[in-house]
Amino acid sequence: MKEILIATSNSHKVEEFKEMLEPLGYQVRSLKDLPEKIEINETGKTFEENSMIKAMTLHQALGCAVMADDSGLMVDALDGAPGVYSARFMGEDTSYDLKNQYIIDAVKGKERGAQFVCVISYVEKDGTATSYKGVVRGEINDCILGDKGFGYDPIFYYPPYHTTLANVSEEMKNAVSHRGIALRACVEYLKGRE
Ligand code: ITT
Repeated sequence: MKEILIATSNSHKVEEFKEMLEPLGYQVRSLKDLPEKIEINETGKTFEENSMIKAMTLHQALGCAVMADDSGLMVDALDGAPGVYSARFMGEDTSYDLKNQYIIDAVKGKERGAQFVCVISYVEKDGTATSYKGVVRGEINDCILGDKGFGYDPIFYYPPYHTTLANVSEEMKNAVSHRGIALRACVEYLKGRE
């Protein structure tokens, strides 16, 4: 069994990585499976920078191959906010019901376009580092809808599905999501290295 360590403590991300990687024969571990906590300072200004900071911090601490995800929602009418600050937007402890309602109110009467962005960085055991980007375009829904997924999924209306990404199965979300796109590109690279 091939093992992949993901530099995330977000259990929803871990679930999505598992759903996509386990069928390919990978066993997924995350920060939560490590015996001690490793501090990661997300000081970057871009998804690329933060994703590489997460992967490199873990690689340097443990010496093994590491994959990391940095992602977020960019709302056109908010000049791309919350972007890399998506998790910290309105405070880490603020509920997503409040964050999502704030964004719905903020785009009222404005252009509703938005996108989810994900950059996955992979650092191999020998330190070789590569990154993969995935973007999915959609719109901010006019109400909170759906109870699947996480974070901003309940307000992310995906036109081809005629509903939000919180209202479809994990499989349907992964098939079109920013994370799914970036991860499939990374897996192609991994296959070439086997
Ligand atoms: P790690 O740093 O431990 O990976 P995190 O949640 O803090 O966990 P990020 O810094 O990459 O990760 O922030 C990502 C945030 O962007 C996430 O907490 C959500 O608010 C939002 N987000 C990213 N992908 C999403 C998705 O698929 N669906 C809904 N919201 C998403």
